Amino acid sequence: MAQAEQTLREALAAFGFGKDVTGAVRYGAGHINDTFLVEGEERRFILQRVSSAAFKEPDKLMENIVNVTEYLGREIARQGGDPARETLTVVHPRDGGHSFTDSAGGVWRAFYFVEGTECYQAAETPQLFAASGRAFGRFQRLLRDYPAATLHETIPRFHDTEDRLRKLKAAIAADSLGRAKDCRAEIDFMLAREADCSMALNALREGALPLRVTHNDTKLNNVLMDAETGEALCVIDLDTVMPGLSINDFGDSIRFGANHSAEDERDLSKVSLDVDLYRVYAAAFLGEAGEALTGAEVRYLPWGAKLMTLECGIRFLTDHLEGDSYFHISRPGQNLDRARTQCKLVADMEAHWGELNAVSEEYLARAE
Ligand code: ADP
Ligand code: GN1
Ligand code: MG
Repeated sequence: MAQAEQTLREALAAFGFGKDVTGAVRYGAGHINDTFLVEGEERRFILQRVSSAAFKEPDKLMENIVNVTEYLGREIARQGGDPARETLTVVHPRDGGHSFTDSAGGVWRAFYFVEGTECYQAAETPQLFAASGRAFGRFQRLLRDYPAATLHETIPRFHDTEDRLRKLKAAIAADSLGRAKDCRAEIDFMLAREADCSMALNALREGALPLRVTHNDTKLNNVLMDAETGEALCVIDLDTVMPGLSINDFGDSIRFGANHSAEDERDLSKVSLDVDLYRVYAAAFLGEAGEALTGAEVRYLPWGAKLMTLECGIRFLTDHLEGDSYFHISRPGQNLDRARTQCKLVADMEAHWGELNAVSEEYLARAE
């Protein structure tokens, strides 16, 4: 039996899915973990092998997730919601602990499958995008009193844009696969924005922006939508919940959702920032999280959008130069294509900079 099949079997046996459960199918469109859908005897589950390329300390990661989901569950129940559908529920292995380690060292964890939901890869309607904005705004608000210092940093320097640029420079210098010559324009674009990479970090160092409990991976496909009502139900993919900047949670959503193209679209004429969608998302996010944020955070929202997009482009390009070991790819050159869409979006954000800032100013004027 191939090793991958063998370790999946071990994982299936380790959790209490039911004695006749021997199969699982690949599921979802995440770039990081290996995700499977399991038909249990009584219900369905999500089973995931945690990416060892991304996460070096899976025990700490699971401790974060268990603590955060339990906290969210209590808050949601207190506010009259249904924790079983509105946050993830960790399923523990039969022998205890939060995860199972297979014979090859792979770490597996499981959640209840949240039934009656849909997960979207693109903001098909403004209403859908607004719903995700409310979900991430609410996530921010629900966790405002969570003791941030007790969270482990699951990926050190995750949104340290300065460090991401340093790593890109190292990958360019090494150019181990000889790919740099084919991405000169993207490299130049990113290096020209070195000063930008320090904007949010400077504000944090100067005390202008506070550290908060943040999700750090706020793509539209990390929210489950209620299939019946279309409203956002459950924020998922909690691997990167850790202390961070609220503007980054806002910004990563804009990066992924405020346009009408796929992240790896090859026809760049289809890639553009939709300023209306930016407005829709900002109104929804601020409607839920606004009162928990400072004026400076609201003013820095456009920087969150631009920096998350630039940083993600830097990360895709670095991975392309280094041989695609981090982000899953399904075709050669996909990470370069992803980097190109991010450059196009950054350029568009710069072109609409005044309008993006006006959104924040108008919100602050109304809130006075
Ligand atoms: P990755 O880190 O690789 O993105 P995710 O945790 O986001 O992994 O899961 C990948 C996909 O699996 C999600 O986009 C979603 O479609 C689906 N998914 C994950 N957890 C659940 C769940 N508890 N219930 C239903 N679907 C889920
Ligand atoms: C990854 O796990 P997933 O697919 O939701 C990545 C994000 C990137 C995103 C780009 C842990 O998100 O940081 O923004 O791909 N997650 C991790 O699509 O690195
Ligand atoms: Mg995901």
